[in-house]
Amino acid sequence: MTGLPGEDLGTVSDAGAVVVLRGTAAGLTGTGAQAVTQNTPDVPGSAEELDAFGQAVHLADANQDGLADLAVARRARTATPGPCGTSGPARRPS
Ligand SMILES: [Ca+2]
Ligand SMILES: [Ca+2]
Repeated sequence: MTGLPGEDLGTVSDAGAVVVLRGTAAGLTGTGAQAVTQNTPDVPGSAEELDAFGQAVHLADANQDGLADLAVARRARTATPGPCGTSGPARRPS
């Protein structure tokens, strides 16, 4: 898993993204890799210039279902804190 806060999404500069690569016994593979941005369905907010989504990323089992959950942080564009999701990507809405 890696954050790409400087990733451009089309014409939206530095919107940011997170890429999740699957691990195998032989190492990482691009097979089944997933990219998540603020334009991904069910992710609050929308990709905007300088969002830097993915500036900090963390995996933890937030809802204790035995599967890792992805938490994504970014520098604040607004001062409105929001709740983190209990599964799947969790982040602050814009
Ligand atoms: Ca945004
Ligand atoms: Ca979980």
